[in-house]
Amino acid sequence: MMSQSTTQRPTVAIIGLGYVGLPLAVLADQKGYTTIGVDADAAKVAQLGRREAPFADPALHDALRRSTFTATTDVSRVCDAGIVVICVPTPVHADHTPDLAPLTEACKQVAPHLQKGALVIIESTVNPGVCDTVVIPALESGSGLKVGRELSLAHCPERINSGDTTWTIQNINRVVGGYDAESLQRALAFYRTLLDAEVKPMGSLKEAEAVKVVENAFRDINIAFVNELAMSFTKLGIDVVNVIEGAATKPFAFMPHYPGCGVGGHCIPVDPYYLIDYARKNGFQHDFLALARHINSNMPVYTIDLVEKALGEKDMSLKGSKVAVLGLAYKPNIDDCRESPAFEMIVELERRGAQVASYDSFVPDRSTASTLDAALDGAFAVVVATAHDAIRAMQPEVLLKHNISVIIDGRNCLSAEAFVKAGLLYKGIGR
Ligand code: SAJ
Repeated sequence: MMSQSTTQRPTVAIIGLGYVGLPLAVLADQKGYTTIGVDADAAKVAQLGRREAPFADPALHDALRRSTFTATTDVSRVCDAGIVVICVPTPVHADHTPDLAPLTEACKQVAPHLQKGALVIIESTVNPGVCDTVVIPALESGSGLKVGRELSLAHCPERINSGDTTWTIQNINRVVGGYDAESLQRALAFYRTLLDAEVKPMGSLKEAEAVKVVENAFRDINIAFVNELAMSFTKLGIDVVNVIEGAATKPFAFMPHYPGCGVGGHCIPVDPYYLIDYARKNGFQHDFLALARHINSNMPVYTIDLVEKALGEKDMSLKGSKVAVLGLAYKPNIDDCRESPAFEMIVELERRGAQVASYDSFVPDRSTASTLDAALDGAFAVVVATAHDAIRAMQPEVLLKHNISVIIDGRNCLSAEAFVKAGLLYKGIGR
């Protein structure tokens, strides 16, 4: 396995210091690379200069304090780097078509400053073909350098799992695709100095691009499967979570996923659209992937239907009632709200005339209530949108204290038995 002594190692520039780029900059610095982190957000750069993490990640907080990488808004510093890693967001537009503007802009910004012989690596999640049709033209036209001759290009899709202390940037296996053999070997060598994990070479840029969208579409369709089961089993009077846990006792050929009020995050609800769009442009309709997206994106409204129905069973109307939404982040114990179904549920509640209070201790600046009690005070119903540990630990007495009689557990994270026993009307997603 190729390795470079620390003294031989090139300077690394990381473009985009978010959930992907910042951990990578800290890791490259830890591994002895002179590391320059570039971000357009001056406030974030200043925060990083003070060694403060711009988002909740305990492991990153500590590592950042010990880190010596340079954070800057000055993209011309790329001229010092032999390796340039682009880690900017690749979201979708409102119509779910890929929004490659941030990636295109990042490539255009770095291009004029690229050293001859530099290795450019794209970590942003993209559909197959984006490196060929978007990245290479932007890099070549802006630098006057030719990929495959004066530039190397590789794609190593990010696999950051925010908040996960078991699977970290250092031990998650990665795949790498190269424009040519030299690009691939250089990228493999780079990641093998960083990671304690497998770094698998792929046959092409396109194969590496396809891996990430496939792995996340796989997760989306499996979540859609259990979400559809949840809606079906609710009518059949079967607890779908018990059934999934029963199926999960099979030691092979079954991977449990769980129903919920929706699929949030920067990956799962986004990446399938990249594949759907690319395939459609090349003459193939991914009906199955599109249906899975339709099922999952409808779960927030389905959950509010449950709220309205439950209040109806108590002869209460959703219109004019106060409803407390607990949790805003898209998954437990983090502050990341991207594509979070909580906000879609809030919009739907308000569209139906409810008055909504929201509370998430991880996201105080977007909560309408400053405390849990303030959110619950005067509420007729509660909707759990995120299974934060503190919400998972919530006891019925907390709601009874506020005379709340309806609880919709959007993450099936509470004890249905305890809340029913306490006299509340409990509805989960499929239970
Ligand atoms: N969700 C469900 N049911 C499930 C699993 C997730 O409704 O069974 C929902 C979550 O509540 C959340 C959304 O889906 O709103 C996404 O959850 P996630 O656990 O997939 O979290 P992400 O978006 O951080 O996904 C990342 C992904 N990692 C990368 O893209 C590099 C994904 O590939 C991983 O599978 C996932 O972490 C993971 O396994 O934790």
